[in-house]
Amino acid sequence: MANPKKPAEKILKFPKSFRWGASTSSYQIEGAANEEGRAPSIWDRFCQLKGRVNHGHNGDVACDHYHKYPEDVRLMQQLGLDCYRFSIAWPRLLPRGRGQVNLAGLDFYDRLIDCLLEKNIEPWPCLFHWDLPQALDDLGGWSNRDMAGWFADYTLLCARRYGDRVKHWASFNEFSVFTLFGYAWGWGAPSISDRAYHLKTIHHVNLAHGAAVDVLRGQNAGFAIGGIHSYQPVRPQKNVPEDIAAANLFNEHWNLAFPDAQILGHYPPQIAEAIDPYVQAGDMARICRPLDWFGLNHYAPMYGRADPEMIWGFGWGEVPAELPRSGVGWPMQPQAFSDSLQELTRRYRLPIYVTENGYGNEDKGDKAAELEDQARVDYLRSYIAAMSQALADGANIAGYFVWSLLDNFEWGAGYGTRFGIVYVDYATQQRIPKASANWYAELIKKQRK
Ligand code: IFM
Repeated sequence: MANPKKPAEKILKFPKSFRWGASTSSYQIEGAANEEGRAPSIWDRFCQLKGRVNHGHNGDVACDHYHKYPEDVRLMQQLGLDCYRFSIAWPRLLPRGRGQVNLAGLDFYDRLIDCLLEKNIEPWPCLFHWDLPQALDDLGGWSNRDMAGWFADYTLLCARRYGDRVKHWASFNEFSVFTLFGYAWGWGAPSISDRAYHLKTIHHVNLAHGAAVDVLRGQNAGFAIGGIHSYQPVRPQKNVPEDIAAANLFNEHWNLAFPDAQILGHYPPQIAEAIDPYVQAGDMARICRPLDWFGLNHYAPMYGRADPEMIWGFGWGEVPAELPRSGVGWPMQPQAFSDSLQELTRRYRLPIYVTENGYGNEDKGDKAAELEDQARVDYLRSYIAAMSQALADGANIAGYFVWSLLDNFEWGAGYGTRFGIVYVDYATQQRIPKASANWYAELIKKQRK
């Protein structure tokens, strides 16, 4: 490991029960896309479209985690992680999305889970991190109401197979992000831009979440179940009525459409009106099922502005020049993180696990600079300090997972953007902990004293 940088400020102290972890997702790290019975997902297909992913990258090999998971779990142990959040690849278990099961796929997650448990690391699987089986997209994907039942069947398969060793389950990762990017703006898989399609998708994903919660609960009443939401405060670019209205609608779509429906039992007002034609009697009760925790992925505040060219009339506004930016241009404001933790505690009244938070940078090809990632250390230190402040001020926060354990396939940005605390040399698949990994390991170690 590279030399740990000693944090200059006084050491933050969290309760002994606080859980420390790291997150990844299947398509972003596993690779082995064409091995042992895995069938294509919508992201395999999207990566084949010309010009959609930087440098024409794809997840065929990624971090080769499918083969290198024992080494990755050893790394997690060295870091002192309590828990590891990963996602299960639906097309690895059910190549056609339903029906015939791929035993080799099931075996892979058995091995991963066992390996984690041997090292005393809790497995936190997420059932859906965007790699929808292509075969189901061919049947209309999330615009098809039957998806809720197919997702429930897939959930049952996972719960039966892994439920003897897994306690914490997440249904979906970032509901609003994959639905907006994939079905409204068309910037991610499956590259659709259609209002009706998008609305149906929102509702059917919510139904699938509710059905999965019921399946998990039916399998074991002791499971701890949550959904994972991207929540970033949305502010108007300018203090003018058009931008204020745009930011409100942006907020409904990005931050509220899923957790309000799942936890409060209703859609936010403008979405409720638009989605009404797709809602059947009893649906809101099917969606709003009791949950044990709220998964929060937080990175940066967002700025919205009126943009008639965009499908819903809101678009991305400019970030105020005075805000510092991360290496991918996202504004950095730890206060927005602590404010969000307070707001979410008040609004949803569930224990919060921060299931993603981290710093991205463009790879400029300088490996030494990548390893001495002081900017990532500074980001993590200031955000974790903000979380500590929120906790002291009464926010209900139970754990933190850094995004990400490894550099990985960053969707449309390909491998040119790095979010890992562990460097991955894609040519050799060598893993090297960065300064941020050492800083994080030190922080965890100090919590145990
Ligand atoms: O890499 C993504 C992850 O898949 C979902 N949350 C945001 C991360 C960084 O963009």
